[in-house]
Amino acid sequence: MEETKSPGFSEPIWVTRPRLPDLAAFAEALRPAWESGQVTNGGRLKRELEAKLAGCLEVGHCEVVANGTLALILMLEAFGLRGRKVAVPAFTFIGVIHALRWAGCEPVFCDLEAGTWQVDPKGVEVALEGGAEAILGVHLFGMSCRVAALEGLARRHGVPLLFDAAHGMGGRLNGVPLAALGDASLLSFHATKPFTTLEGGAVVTGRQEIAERVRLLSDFGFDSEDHVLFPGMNAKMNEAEAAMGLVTLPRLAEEIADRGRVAGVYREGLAGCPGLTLASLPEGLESNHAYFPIRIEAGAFGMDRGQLMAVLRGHNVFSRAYFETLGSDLPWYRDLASAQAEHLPESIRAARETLCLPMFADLPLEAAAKITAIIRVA
Ligand code: T4K
Repeated sequence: MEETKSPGFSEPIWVTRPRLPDLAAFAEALRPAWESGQVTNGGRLKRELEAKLAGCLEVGHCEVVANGTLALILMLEAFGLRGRKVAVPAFTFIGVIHALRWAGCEPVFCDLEAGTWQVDPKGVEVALEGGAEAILGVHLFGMSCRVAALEGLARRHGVPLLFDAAHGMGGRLNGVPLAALGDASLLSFHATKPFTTLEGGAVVTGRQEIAERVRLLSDFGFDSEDHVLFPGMNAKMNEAEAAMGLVTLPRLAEEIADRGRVAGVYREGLAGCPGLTLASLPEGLESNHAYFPIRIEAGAFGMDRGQLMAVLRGHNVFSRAYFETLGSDLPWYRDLASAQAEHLPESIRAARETLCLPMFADLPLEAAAKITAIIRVA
């Protein structure tokens, strides 16, 4: 329980590490942009990446932008949701809630289903009955929301169904790429994600008018050199990021397979550990293993999440308490009716109990096994 400086690992094991491509391959991919001098503002590599992504995501349109946060803001704006209420899980990355605010939307916080990390469709229904005009489901940690239930709600209430698939690149539900579900989804290509452009993101949609609006909004709203159609911003992806995407995209399947092997070692090593709950993957999900979350029930486990983090740290293992900060607790949101603790018991529990173990493609399987052994004797 106390922080030991044991021989654990000689080098730190971080919660994640990008598998970067060979530097020469990256430089080679960037060369056409370098030689042409067109290094941003809708360059050739960006367009090539968009076409490749739309193909592999099996969806009509993929607009790549500077990061996932801006993708979310532009997606909300493109759906005309400024000034509207949007149903969103309380348990998610705080950047999601801030993005709603930047887009001029009011979050309506929804709780999780008991014992899971999935937003509870019943809570979403209450939010819609209370005036929410869109659903933003979040496919957390490489898992998936209850998509069919949310589709039914969106249909019945006549509201757009949007997904935050920031963690979901490469994942599939019943054979369909996660990012292709709903009316539109956002992706994050941050360095901590299985597919990375260093920084980057995208809005993915089958609806051409939405894609077109996102593209214009990401470039100040210009639809020609001297004409502005929307009050846009600068959210453009540059050619260096696009080149990185073109090099890393063909490696995604291998990345996911290697992560899957790490997840397998964790699952085997931690199965049946009292007080420790592993994720039960939704039926039909092929996860991309973006994260490896566990839950620690202090009573049954013998120590709480923070104490386990300290034990791991003592062995040079840096797990993370994603997402211990709930938006519903922060000053900008906590006075909202939906932010009150009595509506969010499962989210509060998840924020207290969730721990993400190191998860990346290059994590040696022996290291993953050793981490499970440390946890078992903690
Ligand atoms: N929606 C959801 C559900 C999200 O989780 C996120 C972002 C978004 C939307 C928005 O997408 P973006 O706008 O970010 O594209 C990370 C990421 O910055 C963020 O992308 C992510 N989700 C969030 C959950 O976490 P930290 O605070 O974990 O980053 P940091 O710097 O502490 O890195 C963690 C570990 O990764 C380090 O210990 C070392 C390693 N690392 C990190 C970076 C950045 C590397 O090895 N190399 C690197 O370059 O934020």
